[in-house]
Amino acid sequence: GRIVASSVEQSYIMIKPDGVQRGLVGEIISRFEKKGFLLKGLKLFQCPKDLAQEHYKDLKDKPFFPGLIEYITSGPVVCMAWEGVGVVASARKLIGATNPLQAEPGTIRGDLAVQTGRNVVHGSDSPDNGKREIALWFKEGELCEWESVLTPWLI
Ligand code: RTP
Repeated sequence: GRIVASSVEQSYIMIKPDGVQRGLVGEIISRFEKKGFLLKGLKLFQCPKDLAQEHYKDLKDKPFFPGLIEYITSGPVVCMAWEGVGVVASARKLIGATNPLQAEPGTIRGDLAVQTGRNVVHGSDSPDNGKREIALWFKEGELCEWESVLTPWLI
């Protein structure tokens, strides 16, 4: 659908364990940086099982849920908070469709992944979930409040 990009939002973006294992961390971060979003939080993190379950609680009745939790906790992830005008919907576009075979070339999943169960990156699906997920994955003091000198050139 059409992106209505009018307000400054935050999105929780996470490089999943396959993205870390495959050495795609720099490549993925670079796409959000180049687009013009602002990095407000960043850490490498071994996710405990209960946090993965809380993050994906809406999917708890799905048959793939146990496998999803195992996957997300199988190695370190890179947790990020990205800020910008319309960042939530825009990040979803940059990431591409859930099934990487359906993701357009040029998107992260379209370029870098093959399987739904190994789709290298997560992005919040609404501004409210962006807030919820950033609060879930980051502790107070882990986010940086800063402004880029480029902001006037971006917004
Ligand atoms: P994400 O939350 O990771 O950004 O992904 P999404 O919104 O594109 O997809 P969602 O439907 O919320 O599913 C979350 C993650 O669960 C895994 N999944 N596996 N085996 C399967 O059929 C299946 N379906 C979903 C994927 O890792 C998906 O990103």
